[in-house]
Amino acid sequence: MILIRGGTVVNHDHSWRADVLVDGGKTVAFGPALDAPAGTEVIDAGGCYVMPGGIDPHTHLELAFMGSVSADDFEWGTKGALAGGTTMVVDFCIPDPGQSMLAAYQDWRRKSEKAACDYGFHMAVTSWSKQVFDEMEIVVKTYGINTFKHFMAYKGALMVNDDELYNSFARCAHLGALPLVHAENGDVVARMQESLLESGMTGPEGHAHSRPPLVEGEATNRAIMIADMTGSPVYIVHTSCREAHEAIARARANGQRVFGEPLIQHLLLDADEYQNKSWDHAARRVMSPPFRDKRHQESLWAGLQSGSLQVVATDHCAFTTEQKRLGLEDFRKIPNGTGGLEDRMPLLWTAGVNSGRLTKEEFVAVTSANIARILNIYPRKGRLAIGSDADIVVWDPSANKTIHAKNQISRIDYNVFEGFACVGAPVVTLSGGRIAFAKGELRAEQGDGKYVERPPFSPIHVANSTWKQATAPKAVSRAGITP
Ligand code: DUC
Ligand code: ZN
Ligand code: ZN
Ligand code: ZN
Repeated sequence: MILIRGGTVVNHDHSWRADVLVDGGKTVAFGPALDAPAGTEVIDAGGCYVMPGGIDPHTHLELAFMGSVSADDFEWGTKGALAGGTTMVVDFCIPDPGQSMLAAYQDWRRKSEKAACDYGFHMAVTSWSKQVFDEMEIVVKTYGINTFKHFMAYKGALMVNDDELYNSFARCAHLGALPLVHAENGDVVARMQESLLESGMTGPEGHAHSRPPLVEGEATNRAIMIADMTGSPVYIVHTSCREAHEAIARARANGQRVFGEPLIQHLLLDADEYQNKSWDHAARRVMSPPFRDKRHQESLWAGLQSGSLQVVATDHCAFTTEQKRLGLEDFRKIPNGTGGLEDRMPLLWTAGVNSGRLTKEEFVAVTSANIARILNIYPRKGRLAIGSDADIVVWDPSANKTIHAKNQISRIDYNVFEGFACVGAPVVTLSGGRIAFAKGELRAEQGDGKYVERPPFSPIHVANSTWKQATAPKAVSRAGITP
């Protein structure tokens, strides 16, 4: 047993002074002054907050992508997560072209055996066929995956077209699954990339110019409206700009179930990172969507405050400088991705809570509770309650931590947040009731994490379904108002 003594328990809706007792991987008791049975390990949480461990629903660990394999695998990615107060990650299982989802799932289970914290998967739909239609049901019912990812960008590789989105969203609605969307107009991106290269712009700044906010705003609106036509909810990953945020807020005001996920990178880093910087500096920050002008950051913060955006993630997809240099001659070949898994919680606390933008309860909401609810694993995850998994972070709001690549757990040779001074950091992280990280020392080992199954939701719109036309077009739109 472990007793966390003297802290303030913080859930997304309520905080109170209580000790917390942990046994058998679960949280078993709360109280103002709990007794420690013989043999109990006591953690002093005086002056600290005791919060549900973070959940990062957007990682790409050991992903083969753009001619490279992302450098943080499930072992090092999840160890970094634990050191930063995150106790669960959800990674994207992406089948190779023509590969079945079932085979891809087995590949991901193999790669993720090394995970040090709990984990789950989203499954990517990268084409449409009877096989995909059939396998989606197995993915939901047998593998416990209730989310399907769609790329509207990466033309010629992962991108799906509007008819494929329609079919897959309708299938998701039927299965009680939630479609996720990478919303950028891939046709326009490819077109702009060609023009920029023809004009002689080959460096990383060309990456940002080829993916302006309108490319994301258009695709976000399109995904949301296609979702509305099928009756499906939809979750927009890495919402990075005002145009995309406005599309989400507008749809929610109309009664649509739409969720948005800003990344810690887009909240804190801006497009100046690509201007008048060394090639390496800019290329290390190449990700999709790219960093935006500052005005977009204010929109994202406003969304987190008002609730029109619900989740802060990282899209952790780390490449070394050497890997980035694959694109020295052509920005289209720079592997897309940045890190952040280890730093998300201290950065968000510093820039969000210490600045007065978020309350500590809102911090728990956007790092843990909201996504646990969206993924249908609440209150097992995302809440400190009797019977919940003992994934707990003891958070010292006065701890100083300056981010330096040389101290990080991530395997890459730089950190896009180098030099950021964080105030607020985990002193102890419990994962599955065990001390995974304490006072700067990592105790978790590879393989300590467990695969988390997520049950489907109640189907929203059930219609006769065949693989070619998964449902009849929706007769009811906008929250049940019949036209
Ligand atoms: N964006 C990235 O930057 N990396 C991985 C995939 C993605 O969509
Ligand atoms: Zn993406
Ligand atoms: Zn991603
Ligand atoms: Zn440094």
